[in-house]
Amino acid sequence: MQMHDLASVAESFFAPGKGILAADESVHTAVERLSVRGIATSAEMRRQYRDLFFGAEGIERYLSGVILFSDSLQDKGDDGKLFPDSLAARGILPGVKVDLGTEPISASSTELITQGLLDLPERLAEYKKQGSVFTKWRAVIRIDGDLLPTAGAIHENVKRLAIYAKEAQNAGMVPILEPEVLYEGRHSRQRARRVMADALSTLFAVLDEHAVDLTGVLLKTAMALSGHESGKADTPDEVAEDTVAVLLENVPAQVAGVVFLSGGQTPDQATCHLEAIVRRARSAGAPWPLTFSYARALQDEALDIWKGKPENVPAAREAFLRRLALVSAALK
Ligand code: 5MM
Repeated sequence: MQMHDLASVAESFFAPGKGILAADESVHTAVERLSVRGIATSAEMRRQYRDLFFGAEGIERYLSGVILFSDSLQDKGDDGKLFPDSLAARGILPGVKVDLGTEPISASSTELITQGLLDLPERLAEYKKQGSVFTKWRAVIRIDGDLLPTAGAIHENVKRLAIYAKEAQNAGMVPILEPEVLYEGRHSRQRARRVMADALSTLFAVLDEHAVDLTGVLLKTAMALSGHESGKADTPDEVAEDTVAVLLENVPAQVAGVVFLSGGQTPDQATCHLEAIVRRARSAGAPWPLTFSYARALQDEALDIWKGKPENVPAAREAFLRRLALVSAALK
């Protein structure tokens, strides 16, 4: 795929009122999501969990893309169609998470480094054959007072993001780069903003060194929030002001677009904050389009209703569609 094709795929995620469903929970995380709700965690129940969302009628009104876990590329919905085919048939781009999760950066550290570069070119070729048109890699950046993150952890994580981005573009698939600054912690919103600034400025410097074409790249970012355990509730305007400022200061205008993760915010918080951010970005003349790429904020309400029971599927899908409509309206 030529670079201009990657850029036009990247642009298509930002069709009016549309965004991305992150449904790329690894087996470990999917098991956690189900077991915490008392739902069986077998491969069949995990398939039904995906089908609850992918099989919901009308999602194409709100979704431009879905990020899948690699196993889901080969799974089928109750309609007998492979998930990537069924999504693509409704005009929703199927993509895949290509990182292989995180591990501690050293035996004595709580900082994490993302794995998955070793056999990446081979896996990318396979995912493409299976219908994936874009990819995602998540790096995790933990804040602990002034101690973490270390500059070394940020640098190693963004170096891997840059190598991944180049490989994905070489394979003809749009990379979504997700340097997630965790919401967990007691830090202030100002500290979150400073860490985001460090991570983003380092990321774009390293992407430049690796000659990654920014017109075919999406950034997936957290919002600037006071830590979940800080006891401080930010107003939507405070979140919007700091989030848009840190993005304007550190994200080059050539980047194809910016998408937000929800990071453990409630669905209402993630919706309300997105609305304030979009409004602020517009008034500040931000150069890139914005949208959502939520996992928990889109799925949690439906999962709570579903409980793994077929008779609850219609009500759960209704809740999912209701949340999608709210998040979509936040973009206007
Ligand atoms: C759904 O969670 C994704 C995968 O995480 P694991 O590899 O740990 O299973 C994650 O990449 C997700 O796409 C983003 O973090 C956004 O999810 P939230 O829930 O923060 O919106």
